[in-house]
Amino acid sequence: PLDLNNIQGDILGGLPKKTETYFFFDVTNVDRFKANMAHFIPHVKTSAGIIKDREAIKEHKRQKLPGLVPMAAVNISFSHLGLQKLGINDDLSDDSFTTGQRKDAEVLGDPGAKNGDTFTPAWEAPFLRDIHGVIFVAGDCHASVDKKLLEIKLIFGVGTLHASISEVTHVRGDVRPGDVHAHEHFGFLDGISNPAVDQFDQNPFPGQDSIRPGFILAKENGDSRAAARPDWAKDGSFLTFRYLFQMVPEFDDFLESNPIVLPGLSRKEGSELLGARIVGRWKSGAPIEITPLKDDPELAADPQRNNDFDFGDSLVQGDQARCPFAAHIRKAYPRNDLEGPPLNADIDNRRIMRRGIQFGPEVTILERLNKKTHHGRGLLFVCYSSSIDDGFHFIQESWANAPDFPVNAVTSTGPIPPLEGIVPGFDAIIGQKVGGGIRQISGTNPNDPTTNITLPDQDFVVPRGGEYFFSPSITALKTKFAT
Ligand code: N7H
Repeated sequence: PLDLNNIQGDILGGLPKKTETYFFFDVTNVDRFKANMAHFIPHVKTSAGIIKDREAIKEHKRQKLPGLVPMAAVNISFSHLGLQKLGINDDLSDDSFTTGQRKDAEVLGDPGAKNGDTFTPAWEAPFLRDIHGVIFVAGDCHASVDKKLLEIKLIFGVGTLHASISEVTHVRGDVRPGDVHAHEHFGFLDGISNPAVDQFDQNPFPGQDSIRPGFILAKENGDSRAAARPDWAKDGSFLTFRYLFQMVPEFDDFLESNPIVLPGLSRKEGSELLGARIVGRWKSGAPIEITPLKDDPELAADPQRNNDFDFGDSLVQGDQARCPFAAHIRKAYPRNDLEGPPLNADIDNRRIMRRGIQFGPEVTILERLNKKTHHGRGLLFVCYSSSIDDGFHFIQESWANAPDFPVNAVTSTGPIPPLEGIVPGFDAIIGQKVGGGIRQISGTNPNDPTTNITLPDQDFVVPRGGEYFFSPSITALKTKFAT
């Protein structure tokens, strides 16, 4: 069985959070850092700890007690540069991690500038600097998180003459207020579909695929790179961090200006349908594969049903009447498109455990009127996997950014007539830099799957920073990162 006391809590359970602060740091004094780590490690929330926290939250709700359970949970993760700084030179066998995200940004398709061979992404200044690690604290309110972060800073002497780390930058995420608390800024319910991990998630929901732990945790059953990795990497996981800004008024304007025209639909409903078809779910979370023309909030709220679908034989039939091939959830996790016939491919190594949180204010009245973003907002995107090469990096480059995916995957085994001439287009939510100008997606109109819709030049999601990290096990923290 998995040793849940040895695995950091965000990886398997997810830190419970209404707010979360990511504190990015550089190690400035290695010996002192390792000495401080001995005092820091007891603060790290494990996966076993998360199970207890969740029970406390459940009990609080059951007793109908007011407010939230006070909580502040801490995890830590290191970049490749951080490992090097600490004298840990083992190869973790992941090119993306070793390269670092700043240098990977060109391949990911991030906007930026090229000078000779050097590409510099158009990121915020702190993320263009070297970052050694990130400490993150999640909790019920700002007061709980700030207090905990202060305790942690004191341990490392941040800002004093005895400091062992220095702050590069910090970013704070907050779930959205009121009814939309579980929705991301475009308005869609998020956090519905993550894989179930064997030996951790005992009762997967219908439609929730179970994967072996080694697809998320290094050197566990399923990790194809296990043999190449040092022993201390066991039960650690790679953390991909992306600082993603969302152009919400511009996204809304696009939907409002391009309603899908169908008999019986008002203009507003036509716009909602376009949004649903771009994402693959209605704002409520209901999957369009199950309910293609009308939202179904009851279905959306029912975990027994809201993920219980695949795409049938629609791909090989060239049929986009239910879910377009380029819908975000289909590009990012094509379910049986690849796993079913004719490919029968195993894509468990492409699964990621998503743990994001929103940042920035609600859209203001002025922004709505001007149809223009004036305040930064978006998603602190975080995901875990036992390989960034096979997980986030691959999904972004080879699926989301690739206009012919998933059609190309099927036709590589021979042409299938229904698919001839169909180019799905890229993922309108996260797809980037496509073929120097063709910014189209097909299949947005369920009645006319051959028409393409052209997206504006400005992407709706804009990356402004990020890094790849490794979240070591508690044993590794104690033996390799502390004295
Ligand atoms: Fe996505 N969105 O609001 O449109 N995502 N995502 N994502 N995403 C999902 O199923 C969104 C991003 C995945 O299992 C939902 O839980 C936004 C990146 C994967 O069926 C919604 C941003 C990557 C899934 C969004 C963003 C992914 C998924 C439906 C950026 C990886 C699960 C809710 C600002 C490269 C698919 C749910 C499945 C679901 C949105 C980023 C991947 C609503 C706004 C960078 C694997």
